[in-house]
Amino acid sequence: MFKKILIANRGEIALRIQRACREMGIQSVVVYSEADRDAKYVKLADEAVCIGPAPSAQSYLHMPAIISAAEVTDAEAIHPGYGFLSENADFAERVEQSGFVFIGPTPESIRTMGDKVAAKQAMIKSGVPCVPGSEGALPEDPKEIIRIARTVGYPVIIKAAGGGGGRGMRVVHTEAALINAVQMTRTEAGAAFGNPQVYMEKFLEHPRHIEIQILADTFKNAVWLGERDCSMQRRHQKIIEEAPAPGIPRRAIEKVGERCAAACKKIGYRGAGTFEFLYENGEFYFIEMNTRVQVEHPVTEMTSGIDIVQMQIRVAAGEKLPFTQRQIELRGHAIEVRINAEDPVKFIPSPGRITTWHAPGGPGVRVDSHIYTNYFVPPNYDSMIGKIIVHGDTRDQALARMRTALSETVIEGIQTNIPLHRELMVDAKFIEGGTDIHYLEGWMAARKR
Ligand code: MV4
Repeated sequence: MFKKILIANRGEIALRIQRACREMGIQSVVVYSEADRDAKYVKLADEAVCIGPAPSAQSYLHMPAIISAAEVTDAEAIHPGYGFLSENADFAERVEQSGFVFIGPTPESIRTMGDKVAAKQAMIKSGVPCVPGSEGALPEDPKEIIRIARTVGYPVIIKAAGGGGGRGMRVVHTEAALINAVQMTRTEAGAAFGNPQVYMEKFLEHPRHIEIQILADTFKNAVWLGERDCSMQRRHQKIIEEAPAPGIPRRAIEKVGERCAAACKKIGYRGAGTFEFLYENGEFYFIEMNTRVQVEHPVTEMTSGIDIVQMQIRVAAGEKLPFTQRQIELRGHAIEVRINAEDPVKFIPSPGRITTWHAPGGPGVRVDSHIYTNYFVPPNYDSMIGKIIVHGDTRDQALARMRTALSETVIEGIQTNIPLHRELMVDAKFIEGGTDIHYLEGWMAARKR
């Protein structure tokens, strides 16, 4: 096992990774920008290295500074967390070429999954169900594109191969609008991602966003740890995640889960990963794979009892997964809410000093956050300042625990989305379960304020 790991991230996930290290007897080095000098995880770390000024491009995205920090502290491995450099294949490659272990998949896996056309082709080959659409990237010939769209059937969606996470997509409802939409998406994709390739899919109008968590080692073992329902989102920002997904038959989940684990074996995937699916009319359709630990991983940790971050570290150190699929038991129901420093109605970021912080507690309540009373939320980064995760025997118990937890939570000095979460936890449709990816935006439009 590693003696020392460098954490190339900030905020709650830097603290989360540090906790995994401490539990495993591994020393942790954190890197921080000038804006994060006073952060809790910086004070708690065994070592800390300032890597530059507040802007991410000069700190958390600055590869030479991070690799130098690993060199001067004699770290053996680098955990990238989520966001920043976590899905940058060039970074993973440079980490390895500098003699460190990248805690994540191979650069090749990251590169394949970063190219959404290549990712989808790998999944089709591995037997994972995908959204009907073009076979690979769209050709140049407009007649061919029109023919493909007729076969797929309108509405269609044009997506950039280099996009993902909602960037570089355009919905097309009619043949009259098709060629212009393809051309515009190509131009934007070329400018934004350096790759003008686009592909076409049938546009699903009312899907849910369901994802499957997997873990794989370097001995061709791969398991799936159940699903997460991440449909409660706004502008591609998830705000609530839960497991299991309400109302989806277990055998349907098991079938897709087995396919994901089999695909991992087939492509030689290693580490933690997430298969994202759209779920509509009882069917799963793969859209993308994330090759990092995700914000919402605690939901799965609560239902599976498995520490996903520790497993990432163990697999990266060359250990075998310590369990088989049959030994994985999913229990109860977990819900996570993301706490954002933002106006709960207008969603404008609300950085500043936290004057009061009372964390919730009690049975089945977990808080993953780096904040403290008198902490200054810097304006330079994502507005998420923490997560409250609850677990219960049933969804009703988890909902009751989340309502209780939110009623105890106090954050003063800045605005947060806690009032929004309090409202959603008593919303009839959310309580019923199974709302689609458009529900939250409709709910907000209807809420007159
Ligand atoms: C889609 C779709 C409907 N049909 N693909 C958005 C993020 C990216 N991961 C894929 N996305 C979508 N792809 C087809 N064929 C609708 C979305 C989508 C979405 C997906 C998941 C979560 C939130 C979303 C919000 C808007 C659109």
